[in-house]
Parts: sequence; structure tokens; C-alpha cells
Amino acid sequence: MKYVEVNFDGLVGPSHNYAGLSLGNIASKQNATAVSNPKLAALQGLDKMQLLLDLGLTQGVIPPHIRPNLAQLNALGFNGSVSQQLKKAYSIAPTILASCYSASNMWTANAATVTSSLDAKDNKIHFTPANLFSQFHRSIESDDTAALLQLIFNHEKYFVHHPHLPHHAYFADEGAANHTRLTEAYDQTGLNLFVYGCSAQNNQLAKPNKFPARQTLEACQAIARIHQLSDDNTVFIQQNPDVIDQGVFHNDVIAVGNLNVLFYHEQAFCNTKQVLDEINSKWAKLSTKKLHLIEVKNNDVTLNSAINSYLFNTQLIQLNNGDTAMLAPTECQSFTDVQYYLNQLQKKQTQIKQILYKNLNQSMQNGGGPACLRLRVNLSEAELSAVNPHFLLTHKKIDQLKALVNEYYPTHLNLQTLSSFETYQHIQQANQAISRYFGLNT
Ligand code: SUG
Repeated sequence: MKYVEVNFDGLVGPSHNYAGLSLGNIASKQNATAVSNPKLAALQGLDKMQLLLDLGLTQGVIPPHIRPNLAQLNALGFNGSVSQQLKKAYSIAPTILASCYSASNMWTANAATVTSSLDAKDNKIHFTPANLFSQFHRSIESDDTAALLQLIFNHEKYFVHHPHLPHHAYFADEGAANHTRLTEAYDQTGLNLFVYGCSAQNNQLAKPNKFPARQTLEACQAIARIHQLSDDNTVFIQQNPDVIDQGVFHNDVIAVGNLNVLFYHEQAFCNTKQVLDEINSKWAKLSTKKLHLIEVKNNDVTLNSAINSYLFNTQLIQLNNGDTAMLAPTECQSFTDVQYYLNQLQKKQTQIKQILYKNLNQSMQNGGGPACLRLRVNLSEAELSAVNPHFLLTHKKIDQLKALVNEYYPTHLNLQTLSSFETYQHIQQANQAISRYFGLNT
């Protein structure tokens, strides 16, 4: 049976803004006071989805959560009329206001961990929404994400939905951003790489000093168990704590894999040799095909360039002719070492045959590149036909969504404008238009 990998991109929400909320995410900090343009952000995201459709791939979409999250403001003691809630929160705790307004669910790589039915003992696709425990503004995404995933993948025969892991530091989990599946072909069993930043229990393992490790080993192990993966098709890898301290807050900022290609920076992991040995030996049991490990040396691309260009947050996609293409953010063209590396890569006979660039700078300024904006799901023809078609895109739907964004989305937001009732009303109209479009209850 034919299998495809479908990217489900987050539609950027109308409250997209910059507030410096994510500790350890350099771009978020640097742009803390910048003015955002939600309309442009959403159009850039839709352009990326359109490019994949143009390439003949199946493309999905996940709608934004309703923001501001007034229930959360209420729960934190900011009550009264909406106008009063906004004003009180802005004057007493602006960061809480920004958090409740954050459009962060656009980065669907953090929505959940999803594993293939080809890898699970029960032959089902498993979903565990990420608890996003480490950052307050993200931790309030899990329940809405769970509801959306259940709506999109609503068929007991094929899809199993688990609750998020317990909301505790022990099980801090950031979803697919720290999970990579390697396989010889989409219709074959895969090797699931789980990357963690620290262990909650084992103090012998190094930890970052400056910034939080947002994924624990214990969370990775729990997900592998819950998703019924076997030892043979699972590898747990510790991320290098030094790179976390330099701004690599998720593994997908320093490594990306697809099919039989793993593209990573030499400083990405702890005990790299051991990690590669385990990957190679488990791969050998799964496949006779060559596994391509493309390691980028610090001499070729510095860690600083990698973090600022998001070279490793590129999307590796299989084109219909079987070639692999890399979808990179345009920032990669601004760093001399990165650009030189990519030019050389294209000349060499590697698996990556083509590089495509997309401008996603509105999302990039919050630390979200092409790969952050998508959740990958490996689907057989039968599984794909069980996906709720409202969330699978066509060119016509992209045009409709662009029209909706153009009509309803604001073009300038910062924390001060978010505190005004007029802005709230503007964003509410956009929320309602989106909900109507996707047939969601508000
Ligand atoms: O969780 N930025 C997000 C970016 C997520 C990127 N995702 C992946 N790497 N997969 C984060 O740090 C910034 C919000 C702000 O500062 O307003 C933010 O949440």
C-alpha cells in the first residue's frame, strides 16, 4: 500500500506577536519589543504550504487556538469585563497578558509526538500532545491541541490519542521537535530517534547551566512505551547541554532527518560516536539501504550561524520523483558560511538534490523556522482517507484562507496594542472567521 508523509502546518493566528517569552530562544529574546505583522506572518506560512502543494505533496493545516485565552486570565485573577481583564493584566503582569495572547500553537512541531502505524505493536498511529511544560505561554496549548488532533484524526481503527504526559518538570515534553523518524521508505518500519535535553532522575547526566532543557529522557521513554515502540526501533539521544546554553532549545534547531538522511551539526549530541554506532546498528537490522549521515562541521558552519540562520530547521521533503529537497528559510542566504556550505552541498552528490528558499521572517523572529511550523504524519492511503478532509489543503482552500487573512488579520501588534479593547475586537473577528471556516465551535 502507498504511504505518504503529510505535513500539517499551523495556520498563524491573528494575535501573532513578539514578547520575548521563551527563555533560551535567542530570536524570541532579541525581538521582545518588535512590532509584529500577523497578516504577513499568516500569508508567509500559507505561501510555504502552497509551495508544498505546488510540488505535488499532500499538505494539511491545523487552525490557531483562540487567543487571548480569557479563561486563563480569569483563572489567574484578572477578571471583570474583557476590557478590564486586559487593562489589569497589562498594568500588573504584562508577561501574563502576552502569554495569554501568544499565537505559539503555530509551531505545530511542538503540538505532539506522532508515531507511525508501521512502528507500533498495534499497527496504529499514536498521538501524544506535548505538555510544553517549560514555558508558561506554551503550556496552555495542550488541551486545545488535543481537541484539534482528535477532530482531525478521528477514526478509532487507525488513530490512538493519548493524554499529554503529566504537567511536571519530570516529564517536560516538546513533541515532534525532538523526535525524528528514519526509514528506507515511507511504507517501511522506521527508527525513532528521541532527543532529550536532560534526565529528571539521573543526575550523572550533564545538564545545561543557563537555559532550560525542555525535554526529559523520562518523557521520551514514556512516549516510546505509550506508543508501543520496540527497543529495536528506538534510540534515545542526549542533546549537547552546551548547545542548549547557546540557544538550541529544541533538537530541530540543530538536526533534521527524513527517510534515510540525518543532517546534523557536529556539536548537536552528547557522545556522538556512541549515538551514531547505535543508530547504524539498529538501522542495519531494519534496512539494507544506505543510511546517509550528513554531519556539518563547526569549521564549515559555526554554531552561531546555524542558530541564527536555522540551517537545521529546514524541511527535508521527498519530491514525487523520489529526490530529497531541502526547504530553507531565506535567512540561510544571509550567512556567508551557511550559503557557501549549501552551494557546496548542491554540487556534491548527496541525497539532498535541491534547495528551496522561503521567506518566513515573521515566524523566524520568534525562533520558528520551516520545520517548526509543521507536524509530520506518515499515512497509508487508508489512513489518509480517514483524515478529516477539512484539514487537508487544496489550492482553492489556500486562496480562501489567504482571502480570510487579508480581510480580518491585523498588521501591527505589540504588547501595548494588545491591551486595547479595539485590538481585542479586531482579533475576535478574525477568530470567528477562522472558526466559521473550519466549522469549529468558539
Ligand atoms: O517555543 N517561540 C517558540 C518557537 C518554537 C519553535 N519550534 C521548534 N523549534 N520546533 C518557542 O520557543 C516565542 C514567543 C514570544 O516570545 O512571543 C516562542 O514561543
